[in-house]
Amino acid sequence: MSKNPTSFPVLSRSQRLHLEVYGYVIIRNLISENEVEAIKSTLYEMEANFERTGELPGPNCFNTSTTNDFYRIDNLPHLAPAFFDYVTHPSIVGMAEEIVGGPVRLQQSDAHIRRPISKPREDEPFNGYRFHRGINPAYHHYEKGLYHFSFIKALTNLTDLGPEDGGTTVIAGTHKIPQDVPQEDIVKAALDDPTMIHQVEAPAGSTLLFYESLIHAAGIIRSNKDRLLILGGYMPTMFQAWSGYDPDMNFVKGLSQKNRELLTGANKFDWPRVSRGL
Ligand SMILES: O=C(O)CCC(=O)C(=O)O
Repeated sequence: MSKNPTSFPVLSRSQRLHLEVYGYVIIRNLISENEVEAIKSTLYEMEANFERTGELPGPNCFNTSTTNDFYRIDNLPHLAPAFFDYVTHPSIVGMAEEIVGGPVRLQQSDAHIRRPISKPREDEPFNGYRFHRGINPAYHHYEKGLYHFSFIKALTNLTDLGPEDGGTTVIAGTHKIPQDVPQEDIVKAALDDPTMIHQVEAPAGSTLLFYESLIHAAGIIRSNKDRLLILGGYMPTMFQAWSGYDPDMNFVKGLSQKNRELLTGANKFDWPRVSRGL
């Protein structure tokens, strides 16, 4: 990524305010039907191939899950053009930069197939929602009065999501609650008043942008439909990729400088803080 981030604003004023207040915002129909179909077919093909051969789709990738109700492939850019196009999508990178507050690198990438589960999870704690946050909310800063955080995710649903379809579920506004408030207490409090628990309902190709400090979970599928998604996680350029998400160095050799830097974080320091304010 260049040292000069994409020119702002990328989000509208109301989208930026929504993100500030709730810790997430949904951009409806961000990617095209063709892009959605290309990612979906790649993902189904990878799963079918894994079932047939037990093999991963390429080097430097891994499966977080290969169960009947959850197939997940991790570290995507070099595995398929449809994946690469997603994680380098200029609008997604631009929004990531606006939210992080400066130039970003890809830090994580994964794509999921979720299926209705045979055994209801309602008897599990927290009504079956496995709420979590991936990082301590401490790693934030304010610029022009707006909150910026060092790890954001752009998660795009590849299937239409209605109320029964298990869209990503978040506890709105929790991105700013420090780590020393026990997460269990936050979740219990939210379950007492579920108006604070928001679940994505959106057409396929819509993108949920959220601070990774926001407490979130996969939704619970109550329909009979698969739920497919792809996501990119972005951080300031000087951060490392998470374990297992290091770029495939053979693949990055052939990329433009801009995309190479986006994937490797090679452009480490001299990080300009940028915020457009509201
Ligand atoms: O499955 C989902 O919608 C949520 C994914 C998730 O929990 C995560 O990205 O950490």
